[in-house]
Amino acid sequence: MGRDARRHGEQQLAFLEDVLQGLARPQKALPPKYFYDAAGSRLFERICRLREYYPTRVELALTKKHIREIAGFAGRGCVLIEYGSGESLKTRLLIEAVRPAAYVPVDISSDALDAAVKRLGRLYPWLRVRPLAADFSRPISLPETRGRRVVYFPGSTIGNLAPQEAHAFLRMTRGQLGPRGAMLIGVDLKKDAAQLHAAYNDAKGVTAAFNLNLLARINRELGADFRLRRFRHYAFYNPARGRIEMHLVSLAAQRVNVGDHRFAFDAGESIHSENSYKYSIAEFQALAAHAGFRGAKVWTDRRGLFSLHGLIAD
Ligand code: AVJ
Repeated sequence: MGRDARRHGEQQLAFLEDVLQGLARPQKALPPKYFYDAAGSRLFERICRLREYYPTRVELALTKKHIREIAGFAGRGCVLIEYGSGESLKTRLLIEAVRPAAYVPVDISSDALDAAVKRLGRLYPWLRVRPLAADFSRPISLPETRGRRVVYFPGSTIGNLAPQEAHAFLRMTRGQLGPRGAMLIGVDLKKDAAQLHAAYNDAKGVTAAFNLNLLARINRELGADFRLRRFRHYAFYNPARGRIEMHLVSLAAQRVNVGDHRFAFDAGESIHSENSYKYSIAEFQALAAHAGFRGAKVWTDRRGLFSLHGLIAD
């Protein structure tokens, strides 16, 4: 068996284990990292273009507006490490402005990495690209490159982590940065609940399709028999915890088979599929400080919808 086939087998086994474990809990839950198969990634790109989904648009606009300062913070000739495949417009802006000595996209999906590397190679023949197929939620071994390391982590992906996990993640990242290391991290901000609600309950139902695709993926890849019409997308802002919660609600009492395991659902029972934490600027700065970073700079839009933090490892 080849290396890729073995890797794929291991990943499918981990997926199955996560699903079985998640569905066995009193509050059924699934990890949001499994949203992003090919179909899910396409749906997420559609979400990013929705009128109601402000984060992508606002982060791009503020990055454009402050690109000179942001590039100055990163520093010319740094080693730019992106958590995520680096397919975005923001990444290209940053690469053009920073002219990094090397660019290291880190992603679990080697398909996404291959596509990004090809495209960046065409766009920037001068750029040294060192892709790394790895799960950045665990310690990774970065390639040996000279220069100050700057981790770019846009999109408020950190919002998927509970504050304690976010703290642990920041600490771990700081440990990998080395002397004078820095981080540029996009963080979605607390705001009017109605605006948050709309962003996760779009009129076209793209977010609903994105959420339900998780069950479709489990059917496809793990041979489960979820009946998608018997589940409904449900998302709301939980102000006490400062997060959007996404759930898949069972519309009837039913049983679902995953491999040779069987799970019972009551009518109205939910699978908790995602948290998306929102911070105030002060809350996020405190979290970063706790993890050993100095908040050197914050960029935000005029309406205070989204923030980009420049953190320095202390
Ligand atoms: C990619 C995790 C930042 O939380 O807003 C979008 C994912 N989920 N719509 C977010 C998502 C539903 C997104 N993150």
